[in-house]
Amino acid sequence: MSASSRPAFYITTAIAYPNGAPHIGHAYEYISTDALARFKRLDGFEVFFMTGTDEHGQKVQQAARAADVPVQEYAARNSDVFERMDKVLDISFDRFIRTTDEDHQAASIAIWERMQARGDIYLDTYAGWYSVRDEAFYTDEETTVLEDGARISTDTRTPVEWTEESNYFFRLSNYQDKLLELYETHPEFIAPATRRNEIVSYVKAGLKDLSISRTTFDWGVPVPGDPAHVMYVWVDALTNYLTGAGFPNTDSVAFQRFWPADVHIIGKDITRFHTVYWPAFLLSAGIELPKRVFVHGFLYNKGEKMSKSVGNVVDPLALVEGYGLDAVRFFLLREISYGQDGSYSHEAIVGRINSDLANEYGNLAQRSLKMVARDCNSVVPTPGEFTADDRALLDRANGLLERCRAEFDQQQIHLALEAIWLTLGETNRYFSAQQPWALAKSGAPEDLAREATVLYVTLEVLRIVSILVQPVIPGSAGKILDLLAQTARTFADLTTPIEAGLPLPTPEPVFPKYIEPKD
Ligand code: ME8
Repeated sequence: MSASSRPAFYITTAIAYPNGAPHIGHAYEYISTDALARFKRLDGFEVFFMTGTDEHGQKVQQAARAADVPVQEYAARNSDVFERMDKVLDISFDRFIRTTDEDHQAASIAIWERMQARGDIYLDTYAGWYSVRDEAFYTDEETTVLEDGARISTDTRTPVEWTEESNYFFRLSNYQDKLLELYETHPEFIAPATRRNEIVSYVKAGLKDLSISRTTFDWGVPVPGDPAHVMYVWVDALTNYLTGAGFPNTDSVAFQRFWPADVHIIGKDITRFHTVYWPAFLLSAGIELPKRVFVHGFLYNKGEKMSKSVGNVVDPLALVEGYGLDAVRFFLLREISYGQDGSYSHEAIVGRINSDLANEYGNLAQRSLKMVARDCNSVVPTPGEFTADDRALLDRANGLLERCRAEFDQQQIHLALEAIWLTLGETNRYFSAQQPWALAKSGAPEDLAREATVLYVTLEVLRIVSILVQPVIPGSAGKILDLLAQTARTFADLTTPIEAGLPLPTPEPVFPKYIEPKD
């Protein structure tokens, strides 16, 4: 199929602030978005998957100052750390955008000018609370004064400082009704539904105009026509999604093909920016809205919030080093219900490695492939007539694509994995009940024929499952497909059963059990 005859799919992650090293929450967002992107590619879509870093703003500038490094250099250096981590995590991004990229400056200026032309930008004096950590403005009512007199954002518990400056404002208040109409007519725009409900209440309570420029620092995109101001970092940050699609050239092939984005994947702390500000900016600029914003939960270390002061910030690369990449990817996507908060611990990760990967999947592959090597001359055996049990299992495996597609379309990755693992469980029960090893031992021709059928059915289920789990554990699923001598690995290939007589390589274990290191 040529690229243009395939349907397009544009998916993004949030772009991280490069004000420090990436943590496991970042890794979680990239791995989950990567699984969604890979699924669509295997399902025949032309996918454009973008991730990157959000380099501007006071937060990054302050971090650079503290490190005593020029901000540009500091942001670039940390950005590289994120990009390198993505590579280690096998994130299949098509572009790693940095908001200091030249085309991004042009896109930010263009969206600003469109909003201005619409009459939605005006100059006024801002007086209110600003949290640098959140890069967000808060009203008096949204802050709390602590016992020691310090003031914080009530919601995010970050320090706020009084800010008074001449700022450009965006007429967000003009968009209250239009946003409510959007949530009403497109309930799928915000998912999960709990997030949607929160945003609907928030917008119903009334929207104030939003300050969208700053004059007290200069690390940002200059406001067109008034370079004493830089754009509020969120105006420039959100626009990255348009830059990736070729904006402001709306006639470009990229824009025609990929805009509007199919889904923005973000964490729960930035829902408001993506589901209130972003659609309002786009409505003002006369640009089509993204189809969906999916909000994932936060990851906690044994239920505790990660923080540098508690000393429980986990380096994702250390986890990969300790457990293996696919074990970490699988754990995060299987253990945590996507869209809800989740927790990770050594015990939980080891549990998933040993029961789901080593026992249910790896062991089934290893046992059946070894029998094929020993009893069937290392070629895929020719099956006899299928029994009702064989057919039930094959039907179940053949039904998995539809089920997984439905779950992935709703970003319910964990439910797709659950369905796959239930089928693996069923296959393990089938394998034990059919006792192919006893059939081999008997040696009677009809028993050997039956053994061949049982092994054939098992290999066929393994083929289907391995094709379907590639988005989540690409490396190890690929290894099992190698052991099954399969080169046809897309979802379109699912309907072509494994070929009897196909020579197989020498089997080797793919999912070792995790054994506690001795100290
Ligand atoms: O918010 N668990 O950048 P960021 C799961 N630059 N996800 C987490 C998390 C955790 N513990 N902590 C953070 C920004 N995240 C902006 C985004 S987009 C136009 C601009 C998620 O580096 C967070 O919710 O603070 C966000 O989706 C992403 O990591 C980057 O966070």
